[in-house]
Amino acid sequence: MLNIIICGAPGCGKGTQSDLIVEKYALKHLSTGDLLRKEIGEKTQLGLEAEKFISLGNLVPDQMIIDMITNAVNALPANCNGIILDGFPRTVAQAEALEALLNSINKPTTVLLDLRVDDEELITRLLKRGETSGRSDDNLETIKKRLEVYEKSTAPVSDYYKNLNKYAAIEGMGSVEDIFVRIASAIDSTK
Ligand code: B4P
Repeated sequence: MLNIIICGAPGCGKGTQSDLIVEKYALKHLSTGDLLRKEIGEKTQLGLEAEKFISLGNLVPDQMIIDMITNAVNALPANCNGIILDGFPRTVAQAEALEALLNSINKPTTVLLDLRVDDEELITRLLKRGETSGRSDDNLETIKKRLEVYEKSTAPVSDYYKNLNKYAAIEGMGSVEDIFVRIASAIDSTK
């Protein structure tokens, strides 16, 4: 069973590469960003609360996210090949909760893939996406805030997985196809 985490700064291509990973390895895709945007679109209580944080470029509180992922993991079908966790964990507290959850069901994390992209390129990609995404967080001011939050809260998650010996840095600059070749090679080397 493959349980893969894809992590990196906003706009590093987590969602883009997750789609390709799902296609090649037949994994279930769990994206906290997508789950939150679904809640926002449906104007649920969770969505309305989450939107306040997202539109300012802040992270949604840990417990909200941990509950959401716990429900999603518990709802996985028994014959699931594994999961790709996209955009989660984003804090060390989320990582600790995830490890406790996956170990308790005997489905430990395989590897965290850390997509590395220069800040200048991240801003270019997100501003381009903002032309059509309609997302409240794809504007220059919020993008800069998200990059600050990433450095402070999410970058330490990499050290957490390095300590577990479950970490692979991936060069995230270049074409989508070339980046995917690097990702597939990192996944295959865990087998
Ligand atoms: P996410 O939905 O996770 O989104 P993201 O970081 O903005 O984007 P991603 O890295 O997936 O980029 P994409 O593939 O789209 O998070 C949104 C917000 O939700 C967070 O800021 C936070 O507030 C909240 N949230 C989510 N998870 C949370 C958690 N666990 N805890 C707390 N809060 C949480 O790529 C970006 C763009 O680049 C796309 O337009 C794409 O087409 C383009 N692109 C991709 N690869 C490219 C390449 N190689 N070259 C050129 N362009 C490329």
